Amino acid sequence: MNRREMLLRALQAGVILTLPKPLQFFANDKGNAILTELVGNPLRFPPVFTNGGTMTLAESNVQVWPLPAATTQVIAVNGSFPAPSVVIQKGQTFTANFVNNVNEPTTVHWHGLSVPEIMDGHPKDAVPLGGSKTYTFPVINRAGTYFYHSHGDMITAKQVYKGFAGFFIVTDPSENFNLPSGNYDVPLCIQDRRTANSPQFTYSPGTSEMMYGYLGDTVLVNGTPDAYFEVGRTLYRFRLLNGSNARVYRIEFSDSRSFHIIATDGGLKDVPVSATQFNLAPGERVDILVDFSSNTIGQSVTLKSIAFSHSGTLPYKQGIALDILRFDVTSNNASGGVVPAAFNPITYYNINEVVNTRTFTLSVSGSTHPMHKINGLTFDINRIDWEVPLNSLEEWKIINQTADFHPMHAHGLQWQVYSRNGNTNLPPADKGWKDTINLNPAETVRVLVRFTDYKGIYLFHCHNLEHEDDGMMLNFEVIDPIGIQQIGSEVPEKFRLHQNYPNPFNPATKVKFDIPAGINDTSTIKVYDINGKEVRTLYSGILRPGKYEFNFDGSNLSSGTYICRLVSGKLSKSIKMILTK
Ligand SMILES: [Cu+2]
Repeated sequence: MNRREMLLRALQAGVILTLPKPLQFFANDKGNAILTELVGNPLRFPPVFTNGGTMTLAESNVQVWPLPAATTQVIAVNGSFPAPSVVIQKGQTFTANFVNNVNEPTTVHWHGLSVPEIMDGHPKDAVPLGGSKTYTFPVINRAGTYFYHSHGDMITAKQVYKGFAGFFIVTDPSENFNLPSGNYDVPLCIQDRRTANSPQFTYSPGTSEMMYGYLGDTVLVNGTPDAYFEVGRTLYRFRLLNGSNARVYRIEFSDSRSFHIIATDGGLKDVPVSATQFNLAPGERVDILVDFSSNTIGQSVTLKSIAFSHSGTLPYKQGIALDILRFDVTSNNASGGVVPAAFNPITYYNINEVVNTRTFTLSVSGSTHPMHKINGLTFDINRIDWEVPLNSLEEWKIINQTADFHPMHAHGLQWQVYSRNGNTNLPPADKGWKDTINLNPAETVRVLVRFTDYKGIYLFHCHNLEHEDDGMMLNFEVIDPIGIQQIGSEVPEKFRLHQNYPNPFNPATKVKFDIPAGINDTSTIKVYDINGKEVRTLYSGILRPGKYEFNFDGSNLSSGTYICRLVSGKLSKSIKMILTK
């Protein structure tokens, strides 16, 4: 006896077991029409945050599962789970007055956004219980799907699991491209939770869960369990955010349909790429275009995570098959959106322009309690682990010596993935601007990084939040060693590198140079010894037309003649600088 027959008999017998669900015809995976129940819950959407308003963090009881289930105790922003969505245009100033009414110091991190150090939500800048902080910064990032979440010291995993995360969507009218918009542009925050603990989001990781991460066996989309979403026979944009603590999803549709990957963490790609599958690790975002126009009304298709092999134990194991969201095709409504042939070009970094390579080895070790480490270190909130010069192109080589995934994330920039295990032919969801890159077991990934926006202390960490709280996180400081500064607003006529002053010098000297209009190439400033051997790269990056000045410090060099060379595109100039100690 199936569920429907049972329901029918119960009704005939005059016994109401539960409210009958509406019946509807659907096509199964093979396209055959089958009679099935319209099960599940309509996809919910968090409210939109009003820029300039208040974000109050507090424990709240919300309805996650349908009535008559008990409510769920969450850590909510303004009483909402998921937290309200920020939607803001590039170039505007974002402001939120954050009030912390939960019983522990915490912060808000604006994941993927370039913001000043003090606004970044570093755990050192925690807001105490009952305290408040105004987070405000200009939105300088490209249009894209970003998010915000807890970054409290060693409580990030718990607070995110209990609900403290929300979308931060940056818009830009100049990047419209006739993409589906309005009701056809749909953010989907994907998070796994434990059925056995339902309706509560109990968070109590044991030792093995600190190893693998705190995984669930059911998926919530925008806080909706067993979610379905009614769609028209048309093109949609879905913004997928993996807001889970530790789960990696291998995204595919139940009918293995192809779709277009159009954006990565840092906004639109250069071209849409057709795909049937991609991996989405915690912290990552991928926007896709999905076309339902070849479906008939009454059909449904499910967004899934397909099974893959991985270590761990059931039921809370990485790699189990999971349904994420069912799309029910119910209308002929049309979005009017298209799959564009191309978006704006992305300038990919040139590996040959790298001025410094750093290696980060990910490992698990420890005699009493195994801990996740980067270069043998666990997080020390007061220790700065390395310095990165502003505007320098660096290669970060990340070596995963463990058998687990590690979605590595850096604050303060968008980077570019260069290779996986030496292979530069990257999957489409890797290619473009990224701030989080998932390392597969035993994999080496090389990323190209250049900090261009702010000096200050930022974080590099694993976005498996149990690993992060376990200490798989380091501090680095973006520094500006030559203090390159624009002088005034005059745009010079000629490309010039002026003689340094004073000259001879000991130990420091000032150098001025002029970048005329029309130069959009990378400028580099390097210092060579008299034999032509490079002794220092002072700068490598885009400089807008203008007059500039910087300091050169020869403290660590011996007396002698040095050549300073400025190259901008095809133009170059050199000066002789004499260090007399
Ligand atoms: Cu990790």
